[in-house]
Amino acid sequence: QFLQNIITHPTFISGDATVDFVKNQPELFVFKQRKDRATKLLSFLADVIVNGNPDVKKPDPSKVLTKPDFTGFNLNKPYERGTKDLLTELGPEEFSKWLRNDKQIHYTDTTFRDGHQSLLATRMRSFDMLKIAEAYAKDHPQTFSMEVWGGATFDVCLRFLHEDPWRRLAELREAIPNILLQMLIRGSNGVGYKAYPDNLIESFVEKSWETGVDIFRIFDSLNWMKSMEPCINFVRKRTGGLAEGAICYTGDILNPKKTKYTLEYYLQLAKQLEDAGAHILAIKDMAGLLKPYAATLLVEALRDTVKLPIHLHTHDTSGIQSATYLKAIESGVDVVDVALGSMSGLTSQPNFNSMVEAMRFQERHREFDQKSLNRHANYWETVREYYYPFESGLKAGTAEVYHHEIPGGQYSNLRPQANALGLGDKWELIKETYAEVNQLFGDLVKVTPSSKVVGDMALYLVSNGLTTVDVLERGEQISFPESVQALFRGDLGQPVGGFPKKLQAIVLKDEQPYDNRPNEHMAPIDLEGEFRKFQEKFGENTKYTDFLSHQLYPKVYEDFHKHYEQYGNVSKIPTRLFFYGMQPGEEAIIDIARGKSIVIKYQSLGHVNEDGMRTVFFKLNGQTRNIEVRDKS
Ligand code: 3PY
Ligand code: ZN
Repeated sequence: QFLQNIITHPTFISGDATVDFVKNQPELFVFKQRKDRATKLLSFLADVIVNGNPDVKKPDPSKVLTKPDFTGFNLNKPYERGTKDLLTELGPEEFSKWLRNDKQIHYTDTTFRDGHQSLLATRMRSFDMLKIAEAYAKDHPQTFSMEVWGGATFDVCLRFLHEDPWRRLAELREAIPNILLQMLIRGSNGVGYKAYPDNLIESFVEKSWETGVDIFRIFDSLNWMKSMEPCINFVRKRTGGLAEGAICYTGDILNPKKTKYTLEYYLQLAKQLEDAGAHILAIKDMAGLLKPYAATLLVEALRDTVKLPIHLHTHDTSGIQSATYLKAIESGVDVVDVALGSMSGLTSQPNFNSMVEAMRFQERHREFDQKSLNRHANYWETVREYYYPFESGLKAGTAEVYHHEIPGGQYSNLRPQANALGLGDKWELIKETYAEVNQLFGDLVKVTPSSKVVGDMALYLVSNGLTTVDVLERGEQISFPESVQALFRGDLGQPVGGFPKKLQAIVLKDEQPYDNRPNEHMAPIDLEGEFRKFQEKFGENTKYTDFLSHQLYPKVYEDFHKHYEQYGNVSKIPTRLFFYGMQPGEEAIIDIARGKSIVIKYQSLGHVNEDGMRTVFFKLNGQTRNIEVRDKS
């Protein structure tokens, strides 16, 4: 450090250093304290012990959290060949044909992405996934794919869990080498809430593939082809993976009074996705509105219209979506999305374990070891308890979803958002207002980010005591939320049938909307040059993937980086300790790297001193270590 201080000193660099240089520069003896990995993690634990985890608003001290039981899991067996091996062998085009012709039904397990996004506000940590990922891949190599990345997980990983999402993906890839890994990408909006320059999305897609993604489920929140097309091209051009183009399903094709999102509309969109080069067609039923008999109609017609394999995604908010799957399977769907039993149902996907049983002894059944599926579901049942502060509170299926059409992934977020605004007791009104805002906006496809705009507007109206009638009658005096202005400006693209013109003028006031691609208003990023600048700011140890995170979420990345510098890789800390801290006398072993563990014992907590600091007394590998923490209470 002393040498480092000398060679980086401006006088030394300028060549003006004389023989007295060292003697006259006291700052050369000021050494920046470099914290090692263990000390950083201790600092984090000490902070949670003193101040709690800021993400857990009201911990329940009476909650009993038990350890998962790993007996019965056997890692001493090889990975069996799976769909990833098949993709490598066949390439995407032939793989797509194989899938379309395979008779047995396939399953995508969404536990690691949409399952927890929709039940636990996306908070599931890499730690808990990595504990079980290898066992999963060895126990169920016949799984079609595992959805593990994208959607809201990218943002939440960085923002709330202080984890690097790219590291999560790389580690999951290593643990699951045999099964296809899948991500959700919001077309030109990437994994963000707005459009990004095309070359950034292109680079993001390429790096996602290199890090571990095989299937890119590409959708647009307004079903706008112009947002999906470039993304499909990037997957085809930059990766050896599969481009899965998604039609987002809304409304009800069985209802003759609903004339906007009809069967013909969906068939046309499917054809456009096929023509754009998709390898798989997804029906993305993000709110769980596809009723069983509608599934028969839609899947049969799609099979007749396109040559692509069909992948069905739904949320079980209504409680009847396994019936939809049965009808879709009878009608020839190729893959359905499910979540392991204890992470399924309600706003999540239908129950994997039970679907497999429902199909047993039927022609299209695919064999899974039910005992093993149950063992994995039981693991998640125990682990889910650690995340109790993030549960949505929905207790039973609800047919209300056919009215408000709130996507499953949004439902578990909107309620805490409402609570945070002090509107917890207005939840019924918020749902109703959400439905009214949707009609006011011209009946939109609602999925991230368009669903967020509808949610923002509903919360805005309820918190200001306004109605949709007020908006039409005296909207000139209302300053609308920024996301609403952006939507009507054209920043998220164009909705089916265009925007309601009168409302658009009310929202935008003097501003002019546009109807071409938002990306056409954005200059390409000088990726190399910007990466260099990024490294100058954040250090040469940062990676290109960090740079991409920063491009997508600048402020969130900056905070993540600061947290990382201070506390290190907190994804290694067991979840109970991460959220709730340690108890005096408790000992924990933390695997900080492959083959390297530390033993931490929390001994006691000192009183607050006059500077507002407290000392947390630990033993680290048997040696006393004290950490000073500011008490923020
Ligand atoms: C997301 O974009 O995060 C979704 O899950 C949309 O359904
Ligand atoms: Zn979903």
